[in-house]
Formats: sequence, C-alpha cells, structure tokens
Amino acid sequence: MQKTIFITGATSGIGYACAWQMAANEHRLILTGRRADRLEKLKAELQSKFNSEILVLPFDVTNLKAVTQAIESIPEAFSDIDILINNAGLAVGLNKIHEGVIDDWERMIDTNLKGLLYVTRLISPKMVARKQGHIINIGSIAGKETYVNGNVYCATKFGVDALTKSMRIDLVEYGIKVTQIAPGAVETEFSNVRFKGDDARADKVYDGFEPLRPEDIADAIYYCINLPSHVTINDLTIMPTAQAAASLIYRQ
Ligand code: NDP
Ligand code: 8X3
Repeated sequence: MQKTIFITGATSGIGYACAWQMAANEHRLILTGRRADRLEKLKAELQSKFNSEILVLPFDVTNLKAVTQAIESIPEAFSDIDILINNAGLAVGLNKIHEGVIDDWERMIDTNLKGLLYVTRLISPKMVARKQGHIINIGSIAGKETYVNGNVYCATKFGVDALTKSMRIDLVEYGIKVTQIAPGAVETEFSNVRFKGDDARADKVYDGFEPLRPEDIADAIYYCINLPSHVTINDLTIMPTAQAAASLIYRQ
C-alpha cells in the first residue's frame, strides 16, 4: 500500500538512501534538508526512474519559523503523513569537554534534539487525529554508549533514545508506532561534517574495515515500516560486523 513518508535530511547519507529505497517502492515522499539544489536534483532523478510523487521542502530544522512555514505549506495530497523519519542530524567537533567549542555544542543540540522535536511537534498531531502513524528516530550507538570526546554528540543521541521511549509511551493510545534505529559507523558525509571539511581526517574513520552503507540502514527502516500493524520494532542497533562497541573497531 502506498504511504506518505516525510524524511528529514534527505540530501545526503542515510536520508538520501531512504529516499531512493522508498521511491523505488512507489511511496509518496516529502524530502527535506537545507540544500535546496540537492533536493531538486534528487526529485528529478527519482521521478525519472520511479512512479513516486515527490514534494521537496528546503528548510533548516533548527529554525522553528522555517519548520512551521514548511510544514504548513504541505498541499492536501501530501498532508496525511503515515511515516516520519527523523534523520537530520550531525556531530560537530571531537573535543574533550574542557576544550569544547560552544558553537559546536549549540549546533548539535539545536539540530539533533530541538530540530527533531520541532518537526515531531508539528507532524504528530495529525497522526494522533488519524489514529495512525509511525515515527522513526535515527539515534546512534553514541546514544547507547559514550566514547572519548563524544560528550555532547553522545548526550544528544542519549536524548534521542529517551525521547523515542517517551514518544512511544505518549502515543501508544493512538496506535502510533515509534521506532529508534541506532547505527554504528555508516560511511556518509557524517565525518566530513564532524571534522569541518577535513576530508582526509574523515576518510581515516573508515580505514581498515567495512563500514555500514547508508543503504543498509534504509533496508532496515524499510523492514520496520512494512511489518503488520500489530508489530513494532522499538529499537534496532545496527553495527558493522567489525565494530563491537562505540569505540572498538577491528581494523586490518
Ligand atoms: P550526512 O551528513 O550524510 O547527512 C546528514 C543530513 O542531515 C543531511 O541531509 C543534512 O542536510 C541534514 N541536516 C543536517 N543539519 C540540518 C539542519 N540544520 N536542517 C536540516 N537538515 C539538516 O550524515 P548521516 O546520513 O550519517 O546522518 C544522518 C543521521 O544518522 C544523523 O542523525 C546522524 O547523527 C545519524 N547517525 C549517523 C551515523 C554515521 O556513522 N554516519 C551513525 C549513527 C547515527 P543539509 O546539509 O542539506 O541540511
Ligand atoms: C555516529 C557514530 O560512533 O561516530 O553516530 O558516534 S559515532
């Protein structure tokens, strides 16, 4: 059955892979992110290949006014959102707590927590009214275990873990599913962003082992959204086989 799926952070990485996976299966998509040019290119590519209706909404999840305007602009045909994938997020910097850069901290908290909250607050009421829906939050292994210098990024992902559990409790009486997907290392633009464009340093993160691909996460999400209505995956931790813990990767 065709579903309407709202994906934050569809311009790159996991969200981009989800867009391809869901479009290939002919779902109706609302694709979002800040980079409007990438969204338009993605829409054109997907529509040329698949029979999927696509709406793109460029906005910054940290800007409540922009989030509100974008979501309020959704036309009727796309307005019954069945699935919200709260994926937009980032790590910025990797410093000891006493050397942390306050602006990096603000960006992570504003994006990973407040952005996820803004989008959820604006989309979930209609799910409640319709008594159906599925919210998928992209957490992280960093929301299960801390690691050296991970401090504030880990705190935001521990926060996503807590919010996922809380949302499930608040929404259970409306039949809304809430799932957290918590990946280990996935090769995306994540490390390029964390290291502020130092691509050589970013590449080293994935040296000597086979990381997850964004498509692996999209496959898992696709599995979660296709279960019968009485079955919910609450929490799925997905790791590269070579990664045993947040800070233990076996490299060869
Ligand atoms: P990417 O950097 O490849 O993608 C991040 C996406 O988030 C982009 O589409 C970006 O779009 C969007 N985004 C970032 N900031 C904002 C913002 N302020 N407003 C709107 N969109 C924003 O990284 P990943 O695909 O790896 O990251 C996706 C999620 O997965 C994140 O929540 C991350 O924490 C999580 N994760 C990643 C792991 C990894 O190893 N890669 C492991 C575990 C979890 P744009 O720049 O166009 O706005
Ligand atoms: C991204 C994975 O281990 O760099 O959430 O925190 S990690």
